[in-house]
Amino acid sequence: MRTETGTVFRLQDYRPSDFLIPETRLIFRLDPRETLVTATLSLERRDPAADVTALKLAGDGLVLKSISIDGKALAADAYEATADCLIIKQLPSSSSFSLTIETEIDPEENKALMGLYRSSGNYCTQCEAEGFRRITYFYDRPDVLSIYSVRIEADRANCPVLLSNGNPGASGDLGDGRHFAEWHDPHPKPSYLFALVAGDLGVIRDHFTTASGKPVDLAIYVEHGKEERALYAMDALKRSMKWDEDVFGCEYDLDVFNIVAVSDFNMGAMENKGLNVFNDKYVLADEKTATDVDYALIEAIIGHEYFHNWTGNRITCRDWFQLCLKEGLTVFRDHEFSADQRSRAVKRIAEVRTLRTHQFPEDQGPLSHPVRPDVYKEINNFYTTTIYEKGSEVVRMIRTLLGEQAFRAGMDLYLKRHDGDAATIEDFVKSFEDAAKLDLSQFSLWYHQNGTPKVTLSTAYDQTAGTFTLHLKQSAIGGPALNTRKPLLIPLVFGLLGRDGSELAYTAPQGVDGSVIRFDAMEKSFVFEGLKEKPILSINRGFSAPIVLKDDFDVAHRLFLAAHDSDAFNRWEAINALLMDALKNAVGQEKTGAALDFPPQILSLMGKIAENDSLEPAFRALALTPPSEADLAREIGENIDPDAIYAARIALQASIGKANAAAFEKIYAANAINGPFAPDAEQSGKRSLRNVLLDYLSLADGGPGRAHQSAMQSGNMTDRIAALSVLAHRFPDADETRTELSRFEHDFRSDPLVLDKWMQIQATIPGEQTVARVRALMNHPAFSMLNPNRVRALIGAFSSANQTAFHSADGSGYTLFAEVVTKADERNPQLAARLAIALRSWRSLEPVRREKARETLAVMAAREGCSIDLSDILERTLA
Ligand code: 0A1
Ligand code: ZN
Repeated sequence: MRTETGTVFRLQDYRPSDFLIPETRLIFRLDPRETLVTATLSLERRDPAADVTALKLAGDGLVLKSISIDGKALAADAYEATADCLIIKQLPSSSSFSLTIETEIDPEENKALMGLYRSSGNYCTQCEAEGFRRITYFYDRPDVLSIYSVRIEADRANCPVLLSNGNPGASGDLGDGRHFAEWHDPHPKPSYLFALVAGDLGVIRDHFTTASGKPVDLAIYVEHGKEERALYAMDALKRSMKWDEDVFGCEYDLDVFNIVAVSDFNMGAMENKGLNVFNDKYVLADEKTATDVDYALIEAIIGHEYFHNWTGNRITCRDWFQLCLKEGLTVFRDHEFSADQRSRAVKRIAEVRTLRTHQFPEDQGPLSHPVRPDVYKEINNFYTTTIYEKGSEVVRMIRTLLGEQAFRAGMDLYLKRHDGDAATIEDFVKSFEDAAKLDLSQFSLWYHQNGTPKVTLSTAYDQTAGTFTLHLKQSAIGGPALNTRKPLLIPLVFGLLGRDGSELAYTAPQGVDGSVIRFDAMEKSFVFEGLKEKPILSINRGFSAPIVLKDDFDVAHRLFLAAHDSDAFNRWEAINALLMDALKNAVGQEKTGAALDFPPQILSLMGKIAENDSLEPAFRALALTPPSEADLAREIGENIDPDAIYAARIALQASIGKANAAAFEKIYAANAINGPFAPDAEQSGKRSLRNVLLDYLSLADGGPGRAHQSAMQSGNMTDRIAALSVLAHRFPDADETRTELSRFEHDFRSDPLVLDKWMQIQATIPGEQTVARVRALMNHPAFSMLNPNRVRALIGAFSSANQTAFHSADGSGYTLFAEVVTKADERNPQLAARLAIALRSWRSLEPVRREKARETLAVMAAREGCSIDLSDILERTLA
């Protein structure tokens, strides 16, 4: 683990490396405690004329065993090796030479899960962003591309499976119970894409033939006995490969594609060339153990990692400031893939909900940073929702501005022009400018200017002139001060609707291109002519720009859009806004002690939506789900009292349930699924509708009977978990809840991954008594502080999805949180830093909680031995 503090990395300091490493040969002699790594690097001076006399390579916690150049051991004074770096001071003057380094590492002790480590007895690696330097000394930076040849030697009994990147080569016996396998990856790659896996694993195999007829062997490796649970992931992989050919013309480029599922992993998955390593949570699924949401995530993440083969691997990043080059673009691609596989409208709504719940608070708080940052202390802390999700939104806006065809032409040009490169955001944008013959310089501000843009609109209709004026003003929440902000180019897809819901014809003003308003000034008016009736405006359709929109729409306007907008996203948006307004009003009432009431037309709207068979069930489920407590907190923005928010939301849900019980009951029954389980969009939509209704009906009943019934009858995990959440969250003290929790625990006692769901449900029971419950669960045999999935299921859920308990007024939630974050930090700083972001919005809390939160952060930040990862987050949060 790196321990030096205070180093700040800046984009402006970027310099190419002095040397290139065209080839890298690695030999691994695997041993749990003493693995020997022999690395032979062919080094080439980038500029043979330059007077470069020393070579500095990065390391992290390494023990150097030997070092030689061109086969000759180096004299002791020819180099300096510390755990964190290797400096060779005497170099041959030749333009190229070969450097051989032998290091020893301890995979068993590696609990940070970066570099080479052991998970359930199997060896695996994680090298992004800077894990390769924990394996050997190297130019561990993404712009140094090398062709890797790898030889793995290991005990045959413990490690029958030996995998690395690229295509398989020789393999054989070594005597003494050991064997070897060789791998060669012909595609030059940066060190962060290196991977090795060795262990005793089960496998499922399949094949894919690429568009040009090349056969590819596919394999997914999982723990023995879990092979069947990888079949859906394999299906998703094949669909991903086909989709990337059809939609982006990207064909796979090796003879094999391997995926390995491991149970200890810091993130979701990793796109290592030809050898993707996955958190097992995103591979394993069957009807009895995975929910529909799990299936959808598996499909999305399998797609995401596969799509990286072109956007990330064939074209990688010049430096880590360019992270969104691969991540934003690849998220955009996986979103499109999921939209094509399922319902586009439902997918878009889900994306926007995620963006608002996670990215908006980040961008509006102390951890706000541009999509393309220009400074960081710890790159691991920049795998953020801004880089990923806002980065994807920026790509989506490019498509909106260019249109489908020019966008595809820009992508084709980017892929062709930069294949084999370590590229930058400028390269990416230039490809679209050149393909579409467009100037995107103003648009590029989206990459550089942080904060959530806010657009305030007002409208006026002049009956006699037949003109409709739309006045737009831009500002931002978070990011640079308003007077220093430059106007963004904001693409707003829109429509003007007539009273019958049809799109009205008009003469468009300048700056309007078809259905897109290009809003490019701090303030601007757009005058539409030729309108004989007052139009009803639908704007930011499909959430064409990732902004906060302050409109002047009244309830009637929203109800109209909810019923008639041809844009499904904006129908949902109108419903969501109505619910948000009702909730905000109720929070105000709750704070003054007034009785909570909700407009009857909102309550009946919910009934109408549920009954509207022309809407797909998944859409209805989303429309029937009120904004989350976190969304409401963000919308209110200051002086947050989580108890008032909770009270308002549950009161609204109970009122909706009671007002529509009869209708809901009917719809619940009508959407029952007969026949075998399928994790497809249609069935999962019905299940989600039924389960939203189950919650409403249970609130209307005021008792656990219905949810208990459903839990007992459920044949799949989606329904079982939904029923269990209703029981635990609505009736935590009921006997039925205790019974069902025990039954679940018993059924999955030997499957910690499934038990995570059980932990998560209990960690999110509202109310401060959950603090004690979480403490008790930390002593459960299935819990482990060393496994990130376990910690996230219990502590991550508690701190990020349980507003009332985490923010308990007595501070007990924060105390527990600080204990766990500190403990995690001792072994796994990345995990600790990710948990710590749960307190990033502390400044919006009411004063008592705010002070307790600040103190908690300050104490954690002052702790001696706090990792760079964690202190970077804490310091920025407090700044
Ligand atoms: N590139 C991966 C994400 C990832 C990043 C860092 C990691 O290190 C612990 C692991 C994975 C992706 O976008 O899927
Ligand atoms: Zn990615």
